[in-house]
Order: sequence, then C-alpha cells, then structure tokens
Amino acid sequence: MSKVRGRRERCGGPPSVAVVYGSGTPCDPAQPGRATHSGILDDLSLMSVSEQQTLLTRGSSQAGADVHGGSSGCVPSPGTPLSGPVSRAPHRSSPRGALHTIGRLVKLGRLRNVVVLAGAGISTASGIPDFRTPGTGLYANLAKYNLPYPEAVFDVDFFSDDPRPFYSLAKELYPGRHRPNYVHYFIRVLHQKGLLLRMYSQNIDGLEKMCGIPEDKLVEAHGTFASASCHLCYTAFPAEEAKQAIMSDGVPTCSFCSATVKPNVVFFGEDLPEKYFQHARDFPRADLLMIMGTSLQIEPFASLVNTVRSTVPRLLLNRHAVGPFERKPLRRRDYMELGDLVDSVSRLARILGWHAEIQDLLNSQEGGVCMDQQQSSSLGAEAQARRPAQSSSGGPVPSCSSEESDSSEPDGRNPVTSVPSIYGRLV
Ligand code: CNA
Repeated sequence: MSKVRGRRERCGGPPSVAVVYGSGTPCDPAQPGRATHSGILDDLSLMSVSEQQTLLTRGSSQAGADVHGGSSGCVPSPGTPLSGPVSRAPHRSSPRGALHTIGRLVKLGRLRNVVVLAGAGISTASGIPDFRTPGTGLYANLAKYNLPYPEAVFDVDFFSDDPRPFYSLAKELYPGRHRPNYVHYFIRVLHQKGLLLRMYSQNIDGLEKMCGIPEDKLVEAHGTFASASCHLCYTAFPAEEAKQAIMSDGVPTCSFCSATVKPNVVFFGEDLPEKYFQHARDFPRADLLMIMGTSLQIEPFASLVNTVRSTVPRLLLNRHAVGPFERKPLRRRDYMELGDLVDSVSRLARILGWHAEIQDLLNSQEGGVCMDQQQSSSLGAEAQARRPAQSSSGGPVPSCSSEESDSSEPDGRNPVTSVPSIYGRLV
C-alpha cells in the first residue's frame, strides 16, 4: 500500500481541516486501566534478579513511580505540567524515573535494538525552529509569506502556483547552514555502541548525516535536499543546480516539461521514500523505541509509534506529552521525560556513561564547548542557539564533569555553533 504524507486527524479535537492520507492513527477507545503492580512486574521481567531485589526493597509504590516515569494514570495534556498521584516537578519526571529505568536496562544489555523516531525538536538546539512551538515555531513565523494557511508551505498545489515560500524555507534548511547538536551526537554514539537499529527522522535539515549517522542506519522519512526533481513529471534534476538556483532566488525548471523543480522533500499528499517501508521489518525487531522532539501530528509517520510490540518500552523525550502519551492509561512500558531535549538526553547520556564521549565528538567535530561550561539559564534551547556561538578555537578543551551525576539537575545547554536562523529574527 502506498502511503502518503498527511496531517493527523486528532481524536476529539476541534473540527479539523486536516485530511488524513494513508493510514491515520486510529482513535483508540480508552484501554481498561491496569494496576501499577502489573507494570512493575513487567519491568521486573526485563531485569536481572539482583535488579529486581534492589527495586523491590525500595518499596512497590515508589518503584511504581520510578520505573514507570509517567504511569499511575498521570498523563498530562500537551503544554500542562506533569501532575497527579506521583508528586514530581512540573514538566519533568523524577530524576530517578524514566531515564534511570531505560539507562539501567541499556546497561544491563537488555535493549540492543533501538529505533529512534525523531522530529523537528531534535534540531531546535541547532537554531532551526520546529513547526509548532508557540512563538518560535515555523508556523508561527510564516506571516511574511502570506500563506493561506501555514501548512501550505508544504502543499504541492500551492507550490505549483507559487514556489517562493518553500524556496525561502529551503534556503534556510539546505544542509550547511546549521550544525548538529548534542542530541544528534547522542544518536550517533548509540550507533557506535552497536545499539541503533534505525533512526527514522522527519527532519529535512540533513543534520543526522552531518553528525555521522550512516546512510544505512537512517530513514529520512520526509525526504531530503540531497536530490531534486520536477514536481509535475518527476524528471530528475541535478541537486546542486537546483540548490544554486534557489540560493540565488531563481526558479529551477524542468528540462522536460518546464514545470518547477523541487528538492525531494516530501510534501503533503506525496509518497514517502521507499526506504520508509523498512519499518515493516525494523519495528517488530525493536526492543526500545525512543521518540524525540516530535508532535506526532503527521501521518503516516505518527502511527509508527504503535507498531512496536506491546512489550517493548517506548521512551518519549519531548517538551509535551504527544500522541499515545497523551492518553490514559499509558502502555505498561511507556516512559516519558518531559522538558528540554538537550537536558534530558544529556542526563540519559550521563547515566549511561556516554556524556564525555559525546562531548568529545562535539568538541572535535563542531568546535563546540563543553555543556558543563555553558551558562545555564531559563532560556529555551532555541533562544540559546540564537545567541552567538562560543568559540573554543585555540583554547584548551574544557573538561566535563563526571558521568553518572544523576542526582544533579541537568547542567549546560546547547553546544551548537549554528548561525542564527531567519526564523529566529522573525520571532
Ligand atoms: P513539530 O510539529 O513542530 O513538533 C516538534 C515537537 O518537538 C513539539 O512537540 C515540541 O514541543 C518539541 N520540541 C521542540 N523543541 C524541543 C526541545 N528543545 N526540547 C524538547 N522538545 C522540543 O515537528 P514534527 O517534527 O513533529 O513535525 C514533522 C514535520 C516538521 C516534518 O515534516 C518536518 O519536515 C518538519 N520540520 C522539520 C524541520 C527540520 O528539518 N529541522 C524544522 C521544522 C519543521
């Protein structure tokens, strides 16, 4: 079955103008509630006997909160802090919650086939706005293009009439302008450790490849700027020529039919790349699903979260609960850590003992600075990213704090060296 990209029709939401192409996420009726204990037993079944004993001595109710980072019926609405029977800081699970459970299982060698599902949120720390974050998201900043509706920038009919809004966006997103950040390098290290089964990304910024995630480990589900073709007859067009024309405010046209050429970024209603369909083989093999920085609003990508086996842990790292993580109750092995992605990922990396390795990669490949040395503030990662990059040139590489500082709050922020984005200026 051919699947095309479409927006997701949300259950119980306002009357939607969105059309679901392909298979939308079904609006599941609420599942019957499950006692916290069954969740604990399932988690225990993934652990060694000594792990189980340690866990049980901490008390079952405490363990229930800990191992399940978001269970106990505590499911926030998007944008609302976590709250509920388990007391925890707003927007963040307990520091000994989801990240510790997943970190521990990885260290025990129980999770060896990790599938990562990623969205625009993993690149905001590189200075690229996502779609939907209020105020800074791309959709909030499209006014100057006079679009009939924000999604029109990825509408092939609109593009056919007026390619300029998309070309403006393309000028910003063409690989080369932004640099990978800590989150990208975390995924690369996941690969280096032999744990990455596949990364499925909705992003079109090319930062996954740029940070060294190999082609065969990556599915760019919404296409890429690496190739281009006619939007009408699909005749291939040299990607570099298309880029040069777009960068100099020109309009590349097809040599066969003279219609407008488009980088092979998937628009609404268009087919997804063939590689996407590897998911049918990958997801049944996954033993951990990490969902990072996506609102899970675009189908068919969003529905992938429902295709891992029900016994497989799913870890959401995002600012807000999204997709099935908005519903109550969660699956028994659903974990979430809400907050800034760089913070969450760096805490997980410390638990795993990978932080220094990631930081070294950043320092060597990006000229970045140690997160620990960076000023931590209440600014969002995007805002941090828009600040001028701190240079490490010439100076000694600052030493990072030790691994496993898991009791501490997240430390530094974004080590990006990106240039400011035009979207940033439009905020
Ligand atoms: P989205 O709908 O904008 O959702 C992004 C999600 O990430 C939201 O839930 C945010 O709350 C969350 N988020 C953003 N920044 C952070 C952060 N620092 N820490 C934690 N959470 C954060 O974007 P999706 O990826 O879900 O939508 C898919 C679209 C976006 C794809 O088709 C892409 O082509 C498109 N897009 C890509 C890019 C890119 O390539 N970098 C940028 C903007 C849009």
